[in-house]
Amino acid sequence: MPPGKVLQPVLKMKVDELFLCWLSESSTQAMLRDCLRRIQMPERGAGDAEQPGPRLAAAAPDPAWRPRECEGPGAPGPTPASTALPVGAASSARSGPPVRGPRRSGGTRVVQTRKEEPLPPAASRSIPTFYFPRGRPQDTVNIDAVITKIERTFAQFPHERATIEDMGRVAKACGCPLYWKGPLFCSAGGERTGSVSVHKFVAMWRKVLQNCHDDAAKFVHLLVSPGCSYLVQEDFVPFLQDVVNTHPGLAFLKEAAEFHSRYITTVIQRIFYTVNRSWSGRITCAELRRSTFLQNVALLEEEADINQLTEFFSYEHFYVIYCKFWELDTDHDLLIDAQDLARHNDHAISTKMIDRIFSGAVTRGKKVQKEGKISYADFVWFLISEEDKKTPTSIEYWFRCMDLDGDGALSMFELEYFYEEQCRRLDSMAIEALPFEDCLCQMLDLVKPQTEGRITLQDLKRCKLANVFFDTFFNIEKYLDHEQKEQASLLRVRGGDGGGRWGMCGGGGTERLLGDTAPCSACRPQESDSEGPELSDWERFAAEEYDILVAEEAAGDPWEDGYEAELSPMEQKLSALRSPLAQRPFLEAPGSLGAVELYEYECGDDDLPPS
Ligand SMILES: [Ca+2]
Ligand SMILES: [Ca+2]
Repeated sequence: MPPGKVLQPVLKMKVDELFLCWLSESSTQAMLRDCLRRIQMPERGAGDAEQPGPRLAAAAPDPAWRPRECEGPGAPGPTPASTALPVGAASSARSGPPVRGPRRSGGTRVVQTRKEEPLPPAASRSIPTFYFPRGRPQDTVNIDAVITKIERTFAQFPHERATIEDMGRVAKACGCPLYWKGPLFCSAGGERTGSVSVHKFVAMWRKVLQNCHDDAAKFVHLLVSPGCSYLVQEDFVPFLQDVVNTHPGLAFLKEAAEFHSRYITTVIQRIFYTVNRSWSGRITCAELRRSTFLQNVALLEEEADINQLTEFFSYEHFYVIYCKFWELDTDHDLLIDAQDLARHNDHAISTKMIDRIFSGAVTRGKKVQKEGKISYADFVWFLISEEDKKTPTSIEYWFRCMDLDGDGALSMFELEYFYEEQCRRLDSMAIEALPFEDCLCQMLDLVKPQTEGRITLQDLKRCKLANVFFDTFFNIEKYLDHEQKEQASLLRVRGGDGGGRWGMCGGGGTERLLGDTAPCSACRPQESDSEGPELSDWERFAAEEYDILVAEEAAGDPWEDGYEAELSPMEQKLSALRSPLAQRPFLEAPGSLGAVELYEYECGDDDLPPS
C-alpha cells in the first residue's frame, strides 16, 4: 500500500490485530527489551563504545547490513520470526527498509532517506510463519480417519441423514465436546432443512479440519456467518438455544419458552463481559483462546447441574440478575430509566454515577439511550460490575464512568466531583465525612499511582483494592461497609484500644485507610467456612441473593416438609428452581418481548469513546 493512503477500517483492524499478536509474542518482547537495553547502554565492544548509536546517524548506508539491525549481537538464532517481522511487513507496504530499534538520534533523517532503497528480497523469503490465527497446524491429525468414523456414525441413521437429536453422536465422532452439536448442525445447514446429509456434513467438517487447527478456531468457524472472522452476539443464539433445549439442568425451563430468550440474553452478555476484553463487540479467535469459555462449554457435558457453571451458564445467576431487573422495571417494558436504576440497592449509588451510566460511557444501546433508558442487556453489565468491582472488565467499566473527560486518567478534579456528593449524603445521614484532602490521601495511598496526580486503569488493576476505591466515590452503602470492616480489623490489630477510627475521624487526623501493618479486610482472603476455591464477590452475591429470593417465594407458598424430603437432591434443586419461576409474575410477560435482546454497537466502533 502506498504510504499516506488511509487504511480501510477492516484492513486497519486486521493490521492492528496482527501487530498486537506480534507484539505479544514472548520472542518479540525479548527482542524489544534487548533493543531497549542497547539504547540505554552504549554497546561495549568493537569501536562503537565511544559513539552510542552511530549507526543511526548514518542514515543512508549500505542496505546489506540494515535488516540485521535489530538482531544485534545479543539476539541470535532463537528469535528469527520476531526479528524478521518489521522487515517483512515493510517490504509490502513501503519502499524502503524501516530502521527499527534505536531511533533516538536519527529518526527523522532515516525517514527521509530511505525512499529509494528497495529491500533485499532474500530477507523476507526466510521468514518462518509465526502467526496462526486459526491455531498451529498439527501433523498428528489424520483427517481421513476422522471422516471414516463420522461416515460410520451417519450410516446408522435413516438415509444417512442426521437430525438435531442425532448430532450428539456426530459431535462425539468428530471428537468434539457434546454441546458443539448445535453449532455443528447449523454450520452444515441443518437448521434450514431439518437434517444434514453425510456428504454435506463431511464436506463441512473436512474444511474445518483443514483450516482450523485448534478448538477456538473450529468453534469460531462453526458459529460465524460466512466470510466473518469474529463472533458477534447473534452468533451465540442457536448454540445457546440448543443448550436450553437439551441440557438436563435446564429441563424445567422447557415449557417456559418465553424465558429462553431472557436466559440466552443473559448468558450472551456474560460471555461478552468476560471474553471480549477489547470491548469491541467482536470476539476474535485470540480472545476466545485466552478465555475459559470453551472449557466451560466442555463442562456442560459433564455437569448435570448447570448452576455449578457459575462463569457463564448458571441458571441461578440468571435468575438473580433478572429478578433484580424486574424489581426496577416497574412497567415491565424491559427498559429502565435513571430513576429506576437509582432505586437499585436502596439508592446506594450516587446520582452523579447513575447519570454517568446513562451518558453512554459504558452502555451500548444507542437507540434507547437517546430516550434516557437502558436495556436489560445493559443492566447485566451494570449488576455484575456493581457487585464485583475487582475483575478487569468491572474496573474498566467504572473507570470509564469516572473518567469524565476521557483522557485515560482520573484526575483529582474528577475524584472530587464524585466525592462531593458522597459528602453531602453522609451529612444528610448525620455522619461526619472525611474532608476531600484526607480521603484523597487515603486513596492515593491505597492505589499508589505511578504518576503523581493521575490514577490510571493500570494503577487500579494493580492495586487489588479497586472495589474499596470505587465504593468510596459513588456507593454510600458499600463505602460504609468497607469502613466498618476496616474499623473492626483495626480494633483487632490494636488489641481493642479503641483508638481513633480511620475514615470518619472528622478531619482531625489523616489516618490512613491502609496502615502498613493492617491489610484491609477487603483484600484479605475471606475466612471461608467451606473448602474448595474461593468465591468471587459476584458468586457470593449471586448465591446469597438466590437464597433470599427462594426463601421469599417459599414464604409465600410453603413447601410441605414431607413432600420435599422424598425428593432426591437433584429433584429438590429443580423444585427450588421451578417454584419461584412458576410464581413470578414475569412468566406472564407478553410474547412480543420474547426476542433475544442484544445491546447495539455502532458500525466500526472499535473503541468506545467515553462521552
Ligand atoms: Ca420500564
Ligand atoms: Ca480524566
